[in-house]
Amino acid sequence: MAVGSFAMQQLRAAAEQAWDIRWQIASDMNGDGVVTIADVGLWIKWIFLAPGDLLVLLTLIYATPIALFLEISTENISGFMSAALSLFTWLLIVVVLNR
Ligand SMILES: [Ca+2]
Repeated sequence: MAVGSFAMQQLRAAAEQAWDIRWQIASDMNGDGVVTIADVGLWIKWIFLAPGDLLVLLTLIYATPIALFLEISTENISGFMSAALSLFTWLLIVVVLNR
């Protein structure tokens, strides 16, 4: 159990650090010193992946044992899992708004 507790503490600490990084937004998203069309794509990606990233991060921080069991980690932030969850969430929002 001590190993599980240590792993959970590490996972939660990494998630809390990732939380701060994830919710930063800037006009110059790629940090190259100028605002270009490439930044627009990153703004769209930032917004599109927000629901999935939120769900992943909330699971990591508040349901750490479940995240540990499902092998969810900070690597899932802005990854395939986040994209799938985001797509599902956005589709659900569209369906609900069109009712
Ligand atoms: Ca830029």
